[in-house]
Amino acid sequence: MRLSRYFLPILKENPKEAEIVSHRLMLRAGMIRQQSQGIYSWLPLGKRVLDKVNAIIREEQNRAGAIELLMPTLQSAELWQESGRYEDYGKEMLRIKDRQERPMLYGPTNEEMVTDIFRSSVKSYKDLPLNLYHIQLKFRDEIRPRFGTMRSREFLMKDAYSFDLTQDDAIHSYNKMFAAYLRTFSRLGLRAIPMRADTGPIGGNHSHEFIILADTGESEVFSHKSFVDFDIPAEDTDFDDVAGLQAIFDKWTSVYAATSEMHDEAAFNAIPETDRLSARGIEVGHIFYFGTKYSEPMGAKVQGPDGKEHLVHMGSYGIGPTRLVPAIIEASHDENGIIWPDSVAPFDCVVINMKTGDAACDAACDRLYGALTKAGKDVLYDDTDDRAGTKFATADLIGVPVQIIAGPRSVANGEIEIKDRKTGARETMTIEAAINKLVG
Ligand code: 5CA
Repeated sequence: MRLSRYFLPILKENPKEAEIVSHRLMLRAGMIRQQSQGIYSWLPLGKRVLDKVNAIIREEQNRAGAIELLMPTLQSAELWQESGRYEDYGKEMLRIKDRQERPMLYGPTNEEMVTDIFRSSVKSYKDLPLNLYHIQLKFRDEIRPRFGTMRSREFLMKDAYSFDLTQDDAIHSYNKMFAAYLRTFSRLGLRAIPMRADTGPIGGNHSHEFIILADTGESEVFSHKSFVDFDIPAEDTDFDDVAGLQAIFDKWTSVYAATSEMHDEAAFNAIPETDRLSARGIEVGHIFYFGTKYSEPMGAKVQGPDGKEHLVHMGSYGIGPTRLVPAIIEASHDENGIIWPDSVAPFDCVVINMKTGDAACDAACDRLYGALTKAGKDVLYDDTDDRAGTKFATADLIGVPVQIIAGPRSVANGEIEIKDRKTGARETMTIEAAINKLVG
C-alpha cells in the first residue's frame, strides 16, 4: 500500500477527550472515529488490525470444533419474551419498532436466537455436541460508554453457543472454549488470566472472565502471581480428549483468581503475601455454563439414547474484538506510539523513503516494495513528500514492527537501514540482504 494513496488521517495533537493511552493512540493513528457517543467507525488502519484479531479468534474457534454462522443484529422481541429476558434486560437494550409497529431490538447478545435456530432443526443427541458462533455487532446502551472502543455502545463480539445432551458433556464443551481462549489471547501477544466471575444477565453459576492486567482496566482483580509460569495449550491439543482438557482447566484454576464481585478475602489472604496480586484488569472474554436456562422456556430438546426427550445443556462464550484492539495497545506501547505484536500488526513492514523524488531513493524503495509485496508481505510504502522526521514519527506512531529506511547516503552505497520498532535496534545492510531477511 502506497501511503500517498491510502487513507490515514493522523492527528498531530493529543485529542482532549481521550483519557487513556489506547484511546489517545487509536485516535492519533487514525484507526477509529467516533460517530456518536459510544459508536465508532473503524478507519482503514484500524480495520486491518481488527481483521487480524478476528482471523486469530476464528482459527482458534474452528480448531476447537466451533462452527461459524452469521445471525442478524436486529431481533424480534418475541424470542426474548419467550425466554423471559425482554423485561429483565432493562435500559441497556435498544428497543425499536418496525413500520408494522412490531417490537424489535438491536441484539445485545444472541442466546435466544441461536436457541431458536437449534430447536428448529436439531432433534437427536446424535447431532451433538454442537457449538455455533458468529462475529457480529452488538448494541448495549451502556450508561457510561468510555475509553473509545474499550467500552462502547455498539461493539463487535465473537459469541459462541454450545449445546449438549448432559451436564458432563456441556462441561467438556466449556473446557474446549477455555483452552481455545488461552490460545487465542496468547497468539494476540497477551497473557490473560481466567478468573471466577459473576454471570449477570446471561445467567448460570459456572463462569470465567479472561482478564488482561492493565492499570487502566475497569475491573478490580485479585489473584495468585503464579499464572505467568503456566503453559499455554499447544497447537496440537486434542479437543476431543475429555480428561486432557479437564486437566488444562484444573491447572489454570488451581490457584486463586477472582474479580471483585466474586472475591473471597479469606482465600486471598491465605496466599503468602509476596505471591498476592491485587491489580486492575480488562475483561477481554467471558464464558458461561448455564444449563437449561434457555432450553427450558424455549423448548430446545433432543431425543436421547434412551428414546426420551431431554432439554439441552447450554453455554455461551464471548470475546470482544473491538475491546481487544485497545487492550493490546494498553499492553504494548511507548511514548512514541503503538508497538503491535507481529500477529496483529496492520502491516508487516513500512518502507520509508527519506527523499521521495530522488531517483536512487525511489528506485531502492520500488525494489523493496515490489519484492516484499510479491513475497506476500503486507507492506506500507511511505512515498509521500513529507519531511523524513514526520515519516519516522508516523511509522513509530502506527507501530508497524519493522521499518526499512532508505536515505540518499546509504542508498548511494546500495544499502538501507532496518529498524525494529520494539527494541529500536538498527541494522544497515544491502537491499538484497534486507529482502532475504524479511522474506526468509
Ligand atoms: N452471551 C455472552 C457470551 S457470548 C455475553 O454476552 N457475554 S458478555 O456480556 O460478557 O460479553 C462478552 C464480551 O464482549 C466481553 O468479555 C467483552 O470482551 C465484550 N464486551 C462486552 N461489553 C462491551 C462493551 N460495552 N464494549 C466493548 N466490548 C464489550
